[in-house]
Amino acid sequence: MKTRAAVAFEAKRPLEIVEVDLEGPRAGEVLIEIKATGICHTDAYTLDGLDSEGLFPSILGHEGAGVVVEVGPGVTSVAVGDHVIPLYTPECRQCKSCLSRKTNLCTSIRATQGKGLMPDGTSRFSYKGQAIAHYMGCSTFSNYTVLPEIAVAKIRKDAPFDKACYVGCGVTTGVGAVVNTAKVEPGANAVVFGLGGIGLNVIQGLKMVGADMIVGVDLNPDKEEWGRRFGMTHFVNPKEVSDVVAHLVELTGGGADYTFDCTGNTVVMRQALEACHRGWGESIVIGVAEAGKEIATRPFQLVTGRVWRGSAFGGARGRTDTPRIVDWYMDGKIEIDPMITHTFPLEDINKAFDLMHAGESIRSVVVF
Ligand code: NAD
Ligand code: AHE
Ligand code: ZN
Repeated sequence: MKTRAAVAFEAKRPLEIVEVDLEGPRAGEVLIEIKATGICHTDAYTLDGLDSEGLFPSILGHEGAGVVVEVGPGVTSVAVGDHVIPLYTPECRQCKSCLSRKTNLCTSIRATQGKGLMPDGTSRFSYKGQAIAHYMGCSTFSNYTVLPEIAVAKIRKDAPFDKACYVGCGVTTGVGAVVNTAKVEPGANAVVFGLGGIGLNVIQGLKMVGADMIVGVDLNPDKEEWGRRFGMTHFVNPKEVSDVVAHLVELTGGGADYTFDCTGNTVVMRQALEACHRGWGESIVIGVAEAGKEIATRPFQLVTGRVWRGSAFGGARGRTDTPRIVDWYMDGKIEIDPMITHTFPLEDINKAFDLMHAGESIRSVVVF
């Protein structure tokens, strides 16, 4: 079939909206009509050529919601008409990682996914006869896309697509980092670095679990109002203090119980670790750093009890946890609507990247 898609033909070039060819689902795969997709900073990072796994040409996008329109042979867990969220972190429930119960990072199809291919080693997308790479196993910047059934979460039908799509990455990543990765307890104090589409979800997760002090840190002063809107109690602009770590340690009475990096900046990651309380503070790295960047700190920071941890997709087990997060939204436990600051048709998708780089959006969503 033909489908409209925004194609990343080259790094650092705007996406081009073209009609691409899409092969139907093979065994164990499903064809999904994408109804809406968010634009996450990770899409921008890949388009900017900063991802060591970045491939071109490719169809980016990994924060979508849609409807199953066809299933391949052997598919049992979803059916035509089901509303689903594509998962860049699948959940096969059979691999060593899934069975370990220690991680959400299902490894069953990660190797082919990282090469822009379906699990059988081929691409379903092509343009003028040339294969186009899938992205993060999702490619939600296409009106139709194909995924393995282990990489789709079935969600309730009354959830609006233009909000539920955000659960496909940002909401789950932020709220999940609090609930699943850090397991923040009521009364804890926390510092969140970077108040964008991820950081604000960390803040609302912290509020939901009953954190006490919730400090937000951002270079953009406009983010103070945004943070307070979701439960932030204190705001720090690093440009306005001489030593941000010392300032945060003093503000939190000796260091935070939990800190979260939602910037992807490795200097900030170090600050986040060192702003933790001696003896027990845990710093969660969520931000994705540019290819080639490394983190550093004095080992003494770890010797004296601070913990450095990472979180991918909020530690969420995709098929099990994302439908629950959609329920939390529908039940009013978490908010999504105010964070969707801009909505565009696919033709205007490049505007979403411009707004993100200018710090003028929280989340832009493309509605097909
Ligand atoms: P965003 O652009 O919406 O927000 C980033 C925020 O960080 C902005 O408010 C910006 O002003 C702020 N910032 C930038 N540099 C800063 C600095 N030096 N100090 C303080 N604040 C600073 O991006 P996003 O969509 O929220 O994504 C944030 C990061 O999380 C990205 O690196 C993204 O790739 C990553 N991410 C990771 C996962 C995961 O599973 N681990 C999932 C989604 C996104
Ligand atoms: N490909 C990059 C790393 C990118 C990365 O860390 N991605 C996160 C999700 S970001 C969503 O917005 C993730 O889940 N990683 C786990 C995984 O298996 O990719 C690189 O550095 O090579
Ligand atoms: Zn993302």
